[in-house]
Parts: sequence; structure tokens; C-alpha cells
Amino acid sequence: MTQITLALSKGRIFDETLPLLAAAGIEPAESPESSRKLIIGTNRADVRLIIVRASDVPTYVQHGAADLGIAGKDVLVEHGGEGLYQPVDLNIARCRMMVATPVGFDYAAAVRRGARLRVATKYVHTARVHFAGKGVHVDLIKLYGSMELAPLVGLADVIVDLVSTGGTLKANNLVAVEEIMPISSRLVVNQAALKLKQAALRPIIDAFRDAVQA
Ligand code: PRT
Ligand code: MG
Repeated sequence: MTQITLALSKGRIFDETLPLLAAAGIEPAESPESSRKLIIGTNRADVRLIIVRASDVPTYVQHGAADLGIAGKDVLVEHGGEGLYQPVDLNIARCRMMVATPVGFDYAAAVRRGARLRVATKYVHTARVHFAGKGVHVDLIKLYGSMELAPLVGLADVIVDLVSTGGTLKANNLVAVEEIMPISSRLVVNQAALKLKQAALRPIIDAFRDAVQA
């Protein structure tokens, strides 16, 4: 029996993946929210889940420690996608990658002036490519979370972050001024595993694709 390992993160991706797993006939034996286990069995003896940080999913799959994974496009763009096949946009955990500024900050004028813009973000690669494309010179400040704080305390002029409801920006007196890209989560597959475990992986990939289309 071919063993299949699927890498997932807790939280919104796990919750939104459950119906897709069910469509593929996979039911986790326990919830990662209540269990501290990092390897979770399923109703299928040949399928197990590993629970990793969202930003680590591409790394586990790239190196073949997991055959499949589910990762946000934000994470995949930062990772680069090397060694990964991305067969299905699952259309879950949707949001938008945005540039945001304090309310009242004249972003258009700042860009026009051509002065260096201080940009705080977890998404350094995405931000670099975005501003280079606009011909805007930036000083990138790498953060690991709570980007919204940076402009409020003078660490940066603008942030690049994910926006879903907009509630977090609003609560911190920030406003989205530019969309960089729409984000959703993708099924990613280790390229070597896809060849070696074709017969076992194909039905799962197809079930996910069918569930998304339904
Ligand atoms: O939380 P942790 O540090 O472990 O990692 P993570 O934040 O990368 O993981 P997680 O589980 O929070 O997010 C996993 C994936 O969900 C991301 O990689 C995105 O693809 C996707 N996603 C969808 C989001 C959001 N929507 C989202 N709104 N990820 C994060 N957010 C954050 C955003 O960064 C901001 O702080 O929520 C806040 C804004 O939300 P609103 O609703 O107030 O606009
Ligand atoms: Mg988070």
C-alpha cells in the first residue's frame, strides 16, 4: 500500500479543507485544534496529515516530506514554488494582497515624488517585485506579524499585507490603497511523488478538482 502524506496548516486552511478532504473520502481521526499531535491519522490507512506552519507547507512538499499540501498563493509566491506542481486552485481562504497606508497618507503623491518608500511586510519578495514593477524605490523592512502596527509607530510609511474583511486595517486607522494580487489556496504536489505515486495521488487530486468545480 502506498503511503500518502498531506501537509496542512491549522486554522482557516484546515477548516476550509475539511469539505474537500471529505469529497476525496478522507476524514481526519482528530482535530488539530484540540490535539497537540503533529501527525494525524485518517479513516484511510494509506493517508495521514501533518500539521505545519502555513509558510512551511511548500518546504515540506518540495523536499518530499509530504506528497501533497495546501498553501496560500501568498506563501507560494514567497517560496518560489520550486519542485512543486500546482494542479488545482482550491478557491479557499480567499483574500487580497494589498498595499495599505495610514488614513490621510497621500500614497499617489509619495509614489509620484519618487522618494524612497519604507515598506514593512512579511511578504518581502512579493513587495519587491510589485514596487520594482512600478519603478518605485523602496526600503523593505521584514516583519513576521502585526504589520499593521508599523506605520502607526513610524517604522514604515506603508505595509504590504493580506486583507480579508478589512476589519484589521480599519481598527488601526489604515486604508488599502492598491491591490497587488488576489489570493486563494492551492493544492501543491511534490513533482517526483506525482510520477512515483501516480496511481495513489491521481484520485485525490481529481477528487479535489471535482469538489472545487461542484
Ligand atoms: O498564523 P501563523 O503565523 O501561524 O501563519 P499564517 O498567518 O501564515 O497562517 P494563517 O493560518 O493565519 O493563514 C493561512 C493562509 O490563509 C494565508 O497564507 C493566506 O493565504 C490565507 N488568508 C486568507 C489569510 C487571510 N485571509 C487573512 N485575512 N491570512 C491572513 N490574514 C490576516 C492578515 O494578514 C491580517 O493580519 O488577517 C488579517 C486581516 O484580516 P481582515 O479580515 O481583518 O481583513
Ligand atoms: Mg495568521
